[in-house]
Amino acid sequence: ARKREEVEILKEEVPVETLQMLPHFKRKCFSLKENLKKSKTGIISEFKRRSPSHPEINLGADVAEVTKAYEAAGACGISVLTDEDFFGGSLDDLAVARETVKLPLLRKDFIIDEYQLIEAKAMGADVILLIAAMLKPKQVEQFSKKAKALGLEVLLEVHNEEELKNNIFDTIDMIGVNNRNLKTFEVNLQTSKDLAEKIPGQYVKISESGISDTTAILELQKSGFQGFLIGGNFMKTEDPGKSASEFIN
Ligand code: IGP
Repeated sequence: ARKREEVEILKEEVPVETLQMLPHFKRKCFSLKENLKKSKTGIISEFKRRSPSHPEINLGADVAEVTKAYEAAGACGISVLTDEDFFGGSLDDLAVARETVKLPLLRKDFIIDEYQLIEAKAMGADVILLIAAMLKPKQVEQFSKKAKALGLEVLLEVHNEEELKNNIFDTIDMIGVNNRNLKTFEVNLQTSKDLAEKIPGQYVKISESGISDTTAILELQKSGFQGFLIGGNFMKTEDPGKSASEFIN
């Protein structure tokens, strides 16, 4: 409901026509999917200052500094939280990341309206996230179609078999299994391992949340995952870029 209010206000303040005039709106996106297919490690590093489960991950983190270091560390892509209320992020963070790196950028937010897709493209994103737990399959279909038309890639996030099977569309590029239970915030990598074999082969598989050691990556790779979304494990340290570099290399 809060996101709905936020989007309605933004739509009035910054109409679609204005977004469409921004220079990034016409740019050709980088492909996260292709980067993941080519990569040996498949690490997508996330920029996140806080979250509902961890209110003080790294409140003072500088987005330019961290994203630059993530790129140098060899990340395949970068996820930038743009939700302000729950994660302390902003579209400005995304724009700064865009000016800083040449990697695919995932706009990490709660997408509930096509307006946010246009916004994502205009602010320099390459990939958008659609969370099955909060959308109807019809919306997943409609939003993913629109995103593809804008040249964006689509990452669908699921937590269980039902969400997965209701949302198989050919406008989805990658399927992410979120190891974090949205009700209890607990993480369990078994969620990814259990769902892996149920994900059709044409989708690149990404395991999201709670990944903190390389042993976990090796196990998840065995289950068929090619992408690994890591936020807290890097961001909670004093030097997230250095932590990412040590992890990846
Ligand atoms: C990263 P972690 O445990 O490494 O910090 O998790 C990422 O998976 C997590 O931030 C995330 C998320 C989301 C955040 C996954 N799906 C949806 C907000 C909305």
